[in-house]
Amino acid sequence: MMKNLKLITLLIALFMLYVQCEQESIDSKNSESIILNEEILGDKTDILNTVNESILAKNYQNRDAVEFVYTGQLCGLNITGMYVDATAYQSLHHYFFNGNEGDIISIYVPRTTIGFDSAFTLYFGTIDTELLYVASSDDVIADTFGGCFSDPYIGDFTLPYSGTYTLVIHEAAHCGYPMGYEIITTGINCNDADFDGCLNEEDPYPNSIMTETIIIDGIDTGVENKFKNCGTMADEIQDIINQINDQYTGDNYYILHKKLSSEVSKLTYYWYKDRKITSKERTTIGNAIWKSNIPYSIRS
Ligand SMILES: [Ca+2]
Ligand SMILES: [Ca+2]
Repeated sequence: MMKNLKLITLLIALFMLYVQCEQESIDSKNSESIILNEEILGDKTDILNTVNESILAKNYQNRDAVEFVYTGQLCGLNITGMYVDATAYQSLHHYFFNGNEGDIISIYVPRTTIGFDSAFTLYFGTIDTELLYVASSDDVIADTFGGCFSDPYIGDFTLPYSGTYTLVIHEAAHCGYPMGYEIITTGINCNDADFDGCLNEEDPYPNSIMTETIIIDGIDTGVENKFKNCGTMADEIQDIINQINDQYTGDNYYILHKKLSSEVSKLTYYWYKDRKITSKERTTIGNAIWKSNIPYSIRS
């Protein structure tokens, strides 16, 4: 009995020793690979940061005033692209899409040729205005060619703002030419042009004027531009302006200007009755209409 107990104790001790050794070996393997990844990712992070700063400064490789152009729009269809020259940041490809705050999207940019270490950065804003960094990705999904590094992907990403986004496709640390890629997205479409939440086909004003206040021919009335049923008050005024402009022949300005004033007055009367605006605001809109140079100034 005593002998058996000793044997069991010995076996347990041996087993404990074995587990401990195995654990150490796993730990050392993990730490080795972590160090390796950190070395690579450390270098690539620097590259990506430089690209990011260059884009935000709109100054690639310290060359000022680089012409930014859009390569295309993302509408939910897969897009393929090819780099001509990856040695210059000028070759970065810019795409845009419209999205609403809260939209859940995914973006995957697999390489279509072995040498392209594709990466992307997502910004809110357009290349003509201001860009705000939103997200980026580089090495997430292994490529099907067994090429260098991996391909970028973000999934279940919630858009933080409503408006236009710019996706910049670039390379991180490429390993040869040619450099082809494909853009595969979910959650992005072009069915809501003014991104007011109403699909184009159901939107009586698919390109709603979404300004904070009602602006008439450059005159800011300061009156809140309220939104209802997919359209804004500015949309309704613009409808009248468009009709007036359509009737302009070049020599009926005063007749049409008066007509505009009376049509808008009818509209604002309904708004006033519906308590959308005060009588003072109604007067302000009327004054702006009278001061405007309409017909003629056509809002495209
Ligand atoms: Ca819409
Ligand atoms: Ca609309």
